[in-house]
Amino acid sequence: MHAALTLTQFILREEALHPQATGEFSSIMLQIALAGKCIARDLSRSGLLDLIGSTGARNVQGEEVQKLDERANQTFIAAFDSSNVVRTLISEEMEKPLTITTAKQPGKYALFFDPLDGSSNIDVNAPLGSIFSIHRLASSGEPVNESDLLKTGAEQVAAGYLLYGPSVSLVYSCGSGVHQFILDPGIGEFLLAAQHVRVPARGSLYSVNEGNYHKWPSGTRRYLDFLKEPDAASGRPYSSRYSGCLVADVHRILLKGGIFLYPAETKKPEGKLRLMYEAAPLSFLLEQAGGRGSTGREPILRIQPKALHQRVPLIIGSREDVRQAEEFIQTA
Ligand code: AHM
Ligand code: MG
Repeated sequence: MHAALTLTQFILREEALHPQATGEFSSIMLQIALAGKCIARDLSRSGLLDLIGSTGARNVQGEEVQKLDERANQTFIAAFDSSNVVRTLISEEMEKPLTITTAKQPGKYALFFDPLDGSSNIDVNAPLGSIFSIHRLASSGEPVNESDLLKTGAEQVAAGYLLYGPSVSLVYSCGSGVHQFILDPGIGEFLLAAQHVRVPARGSLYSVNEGNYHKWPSGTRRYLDFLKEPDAASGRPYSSRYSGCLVADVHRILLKGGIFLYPAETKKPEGKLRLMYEAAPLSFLLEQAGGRGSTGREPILRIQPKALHQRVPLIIGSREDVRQAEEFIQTA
């Protein structure tokens, strides 16, 4: 066996470097890892049990709720039941924040999450993910003020994702680099796979739903045309990769470089993806890895949110690729 460091050991080791640490943050990460293991277990058997298909309900975004969306949401809620550390949970699947009222003392943190990202992949056994973002609450007591929750991405304490692919990866950052863990299902532990992951400054692939091409403003269309033009000196044409799961597409880019776009559309300038539990946490991670997250016009991490379920255009990946996309978009 190679020398293996479990997520728990790694977190405790990091905590020891900060004498003022209370262990509260570590406990949040370990509960997220637990939720991830439970979701991975459910996904691995989903085609065999009655877990495929829609619940018949629609979420706050008006999207069909799949049975596994609902189950993954409940798994996160259960992981933080009676938590003294997390006071409120904000999920893609819940219109309102869920305040934990059963704790002995109210927690200091808010946890934002997308319990199951890439829901259209559920029925076809393709990759899925979970995304999380942790903010420290300014006020104590209840109810939690909405203004306490509408914080910029730059104020995140930590963020990360779980990717349910051929293996289960947990990737997170608490502001000092990006670390990747892989679940060893034989022992039920996340083991350290890579520390201080860096995204290449430029890549050679792009990831976008190109079926939307005619809905984009001209600058975005010109950028995509540019990526497909042959030019050996600058490594074009880029290859196209799109899975329908944001986490899987961003994970590929984190490791290999390149650019992911869910851009503004002429008739939908706010784009599709959600700021607080999709764009902001992934931008925090990519920036920690040396990459960039942008709307095409401003850095995602600087946006002052106006609503918990707000949407934003997202252009994320290698620093140089995102900068170039911004130039095309801004000179449209
Ligand atoms: P979801 O959180 O409801 O699954 O929606 C987000 C997903 C992303 O994972 C993915 O990048 C995008 O929506 C795919 O959308 P489209 O099918 O429009 O390409
Ligand atoms: Mg999602």
